[in-house]
Amino acid sequence: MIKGTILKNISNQYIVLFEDGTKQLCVAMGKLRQDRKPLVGDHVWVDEFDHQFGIQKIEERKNYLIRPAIANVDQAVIVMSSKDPDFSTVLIDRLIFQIVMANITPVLCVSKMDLVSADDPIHEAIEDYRRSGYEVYVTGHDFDENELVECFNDKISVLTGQSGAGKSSLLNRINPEFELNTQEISKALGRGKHTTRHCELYAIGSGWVADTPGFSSLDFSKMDLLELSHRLPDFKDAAMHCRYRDCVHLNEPGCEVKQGVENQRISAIRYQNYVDVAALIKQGRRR
Ligand SMILES: Nc1nc2c(ncn2[C@@H]2O[C@H](COP(=O)(O)OP(=O)(O)OP(=O)(O)O)[C@@H](O)[C@H]2O)c(=O)[nH]1
Ligand SMILES: [Mg+2]
Ligand SMILES: [Zn+2]
Repeated sequence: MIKGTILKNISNQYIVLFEDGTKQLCVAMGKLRQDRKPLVGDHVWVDEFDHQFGIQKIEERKNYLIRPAIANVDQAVIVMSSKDPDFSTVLIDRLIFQIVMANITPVLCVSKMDLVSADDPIHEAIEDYRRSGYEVYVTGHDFDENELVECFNDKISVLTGQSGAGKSSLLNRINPEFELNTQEISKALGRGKHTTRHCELYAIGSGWVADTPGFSSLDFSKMDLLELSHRLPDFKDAAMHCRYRDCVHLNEPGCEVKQGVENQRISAIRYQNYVDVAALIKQGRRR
């Protein structure tokens, strides 16, 4: 059997990249057709027979996402435009919460920075993410993408973010040969749908990047609040010193996270967005 990685899925067929650099169209065999369908990003074992290539086995996944359907993701790059559509820390933070709960590292990329002036409040918002320990990249027309390109090396990354944020445009700027479809935001939003429909991995440097339609829904009703409260990178250090081990940093006495917000060691923006999502989680549980 030959070992490879799935780059693209078109209905029941998969493009697999083998370790020798060749690509082959493969089909899923037997049980893999129903119970455990292969995903883009899966490391698989393939057999050749009758001039056909069949995926026999899927290696254990490090993690996976359902929408977009992709496995073994190392990092998710949240692409958020500075304008058109509007910059939103609420949306960024909700994406961060979903991403850390999927066991994936969030990275922020603020796009369309050519549209904002030097004194725009967005610069302070960006600093707030950097101070909180997040990796932040800024891009725009005529911006140098070298740093961003380096962050893709040796990893599988997904781009996520709202329709029109410029995810496909960004990949086209990095490599014009990708020729990904892009669309003016008014048209994209008018249809209420993403221009990018499927999920495919593209080679950038020594890494792989998926252009995806982004997370299709941000459902918090099934999220575990205690787990979120302990996984958020912003809270991690402080949370270890809260009086109660199951502190979710809302109204508990002796909460070091709340103390951190008061002392401005923890972002007040992220904390407020966390409190709002905590309310959504509780509502979902009551239903
Ligand atoms: N000013 C400016 N406009 C940009 C930039 N990047 C993209 N755009 C515009 O933003 C619009 C949407 O870009 P897309 O790349 O299609 O957005 P997307 O995130 O892939 O959208 P979906 O596939 O629908 O999720 C297009 O009209 C682009 O021309 C940029 O850096 N600066
Ligand atoms: Mg797109
Ligand atoms: Zn606490």
